[in-house]
Amino acid sequence: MLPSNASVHTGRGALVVIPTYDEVENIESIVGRLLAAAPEAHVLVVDDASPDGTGELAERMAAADERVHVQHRTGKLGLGAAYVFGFGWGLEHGYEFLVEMDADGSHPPERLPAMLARVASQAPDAPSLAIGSRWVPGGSVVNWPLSRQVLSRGGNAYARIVLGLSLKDVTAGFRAYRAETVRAMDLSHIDSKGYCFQVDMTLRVLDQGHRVVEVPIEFRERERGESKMSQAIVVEAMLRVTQWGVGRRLAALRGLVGR
Ligand SMILES: Nc1nc2c(ncn2[C@@H]2O[C@H](COP(=O)(O)OP(=O)(O)OP(=O)(O)O)[C@@H](O)[C@H]2O)c(=O)[nH]1
Ligand SMILES: [Mg+2]
Repeated sequence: MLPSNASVHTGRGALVVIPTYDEVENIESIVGRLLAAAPEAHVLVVDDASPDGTGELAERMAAADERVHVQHRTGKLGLGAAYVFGFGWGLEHGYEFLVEMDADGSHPPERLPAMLARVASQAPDAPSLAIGSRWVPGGSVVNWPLSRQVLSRGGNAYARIVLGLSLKDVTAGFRAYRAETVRAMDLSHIDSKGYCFQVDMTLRVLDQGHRVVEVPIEFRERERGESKMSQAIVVEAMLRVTQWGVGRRLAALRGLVGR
């Protein structure tokens, strides 16, 4: 069903999906920065009935700027589900590129043009996914406690080993996808909630035989509002990555034996 405040987008371009839960202090400034950095982009705020009024503020922003759209869900259903919903909306409206970005200011929208340039390239080996990466040369983190750095680097190292990947920041949440690559995925069964949603999406791109590149970004700890990161999200990521790693190795072995 089409939302009342959105006209069908027939042109080509990028839709930046921003999932929000209690981001009333951040949403205006991040959308303003984004549209200044990438004036051609459209934004879809996917709000999970934030008690702090984020959804209502996003509605006012949408009324003032036709590039901004909002969708409301009935409750806090998780980051992964919000993105799956937002991707579905973006595909339905014909966008050519789908972008993931947090509302809290951790992801610099000023880097989006560089990320989009990679996935929009016409080169035969152009990637289908560009990840805004903290852990490649030129990337960095600002104001992150050592504990978070260790967790992110450790989680990435674990995922690299278990899944046999060479990417440095597979859990990163600032990403630009070619829409056709997302369209080719069956996202109806994705139930990953936190970081493992990002790992899951990366594997789905690689499994289609497409390239993934990392574009360095400076990641900043949020300055306002509360983190929704939890121990449960870390545990979920560890368990899922282990499960996927074992599954993929078994499948590879079966392939060898079956030959
Ligand atoms: N719609 C929706 N958005 C969510 C949900 N959980 C988190 N978000 C949003 O997802 C983005 C990332 O959440 P954060 O709390 O910043 O989590 P994080 O970046 O992994 O953790 P920190 O580094 O501690 O900030 C933010 O824009 C949140 O508002 C959810 O259940 N539903
Ligand atoms: Mg954050």
